[in-house]
Amino acid sequence: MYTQGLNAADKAPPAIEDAGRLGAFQARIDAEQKIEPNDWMPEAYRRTLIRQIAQHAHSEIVGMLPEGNWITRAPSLRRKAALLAKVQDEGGHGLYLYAAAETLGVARETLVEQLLSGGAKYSSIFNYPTLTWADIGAIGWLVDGAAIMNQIPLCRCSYGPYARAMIRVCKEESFHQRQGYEIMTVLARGTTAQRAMAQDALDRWWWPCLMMFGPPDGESQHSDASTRWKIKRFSNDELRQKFVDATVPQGHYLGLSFPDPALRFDEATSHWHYGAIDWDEFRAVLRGDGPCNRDRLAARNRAHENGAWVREAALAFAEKRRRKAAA
Ligand code: FAQ
Repeated sequence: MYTQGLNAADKAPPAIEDAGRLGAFQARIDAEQKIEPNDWMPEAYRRTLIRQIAQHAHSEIVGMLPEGNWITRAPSLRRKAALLAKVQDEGGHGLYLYAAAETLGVARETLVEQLLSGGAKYSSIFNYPTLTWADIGAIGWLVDGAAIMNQIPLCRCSYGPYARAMIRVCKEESFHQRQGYEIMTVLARGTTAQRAMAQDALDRWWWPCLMMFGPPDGESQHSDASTRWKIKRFSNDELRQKFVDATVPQGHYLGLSFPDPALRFDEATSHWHYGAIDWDEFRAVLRGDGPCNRDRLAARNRAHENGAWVREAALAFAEKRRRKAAA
C-alpha cells in the first residue's frame, strides 16, 4: 500500500536563517509585494510553495482521468468536443503549475516521479469514480466550482509565478463550471430517469467536494504559516462555507436536494449550515484507500509509459536541432 505525501528530504527542518532577512521578507509580504523566483525567500516558504503547487499540478493531471473516462461515451458530438477541450485545459493547467514549481528550484522530473511512485498527494476528489454521464455535469458544477472558490484567492498569492498562473486557470475553470451546470440543467429538466441520474450524481459528489477544501481549521497544519505568508487568504472552513453558500441555491434552482438532513439556512448568520463531514473517509482517501486511488495511479503510470516514445522523440529532435545550429 502506498501513502500520499512528500518525501523525507522535503520534510527536513529548514536551516537556521538570519532574523533580519526573515523580518525584511515578512515586511515585503505584509506590504503586498510579489515574491519572484530570484528573490531571497525563507526555505520553509519555498518548501511550502513547492508542496502546494506540486499537489495542485498533480491534481490537474490526475483530474483528467475521471472525465477522460467519458470522452468516448459523451452523448453527442457537441458534448464530446466540450469535454475533450475541458480535459485538455486541465492538462495545460498541470503544465503551467509544474513550470511554476520549477521556478522554485525543483525539477519537473522529480515531481512527476513522486506522483508516479505514489509518494505525492493530489486532491482527494479524484479518487472517486464517474459512474454515469451526470457525473461529468456534477464534476464541472461542483468540483470546478469548489476549485474556483479555492483558486480565486490564489490569484493574489504572494508568489508571483503561482499567482499569475492562477489568473488564467481561474478563467478556464469558470467556463468549466458553467458547462457542468448546463449539463446538470439539461438533465434536471429532462426525463424522470435523467433527473434521477442528476440527483444520484449530486448525492455521491456533494460530501467529497466539501472535503476538497482540506481538514477543518483546527486540524490544518499548514494554514498558520501559509496565511502569514499570504499564500492562503482564507481558511479551509471559510472557503468551504463560501462554497456551500454559493452552491446550495444553484442546486435548489435545479429542483435537486442535497444529501444532508442537517442542511438549513441560518437567518442569524445568513449562511447555509451543513452537517458533519466524515473525516474518517477523507483520511482513508489520503492514505491511499479511497475507491479509485490504485486505479488512478495505475492509469497514470500506464499513460507515462505509453508516452515514453514521445519524450524520446522530442529529445532526439531537440538534439538534432542543437547539432544543426552548432554546425
Ligand atoms: N486532498 O494543512 P492543510 C481542481 C492535505 S484542482 C488531498 O490544510 P494546506 C481542478 C494537505 O496537502 C484541486 N490532500 O494543507 C480540476 C496536507 O498534506 P501534506 C486541487 C489534502 O496546503 C477540476 C494535509 O492534508 N486544488 O480541482 C486535501 O494548507 C475538475 C493538511 O492540510 C489545489 O491543490 C485534499 N482535498 O491546505 C481538475 C489548490 N486537503 O502536504 C480536474 C491549491 C488537504 O502536509 C477536474 N491547494 N490535504 O502532506 C490549496 O489551496 C491547499 O493546499 C489546500 C490544503 C486548501 C488543498
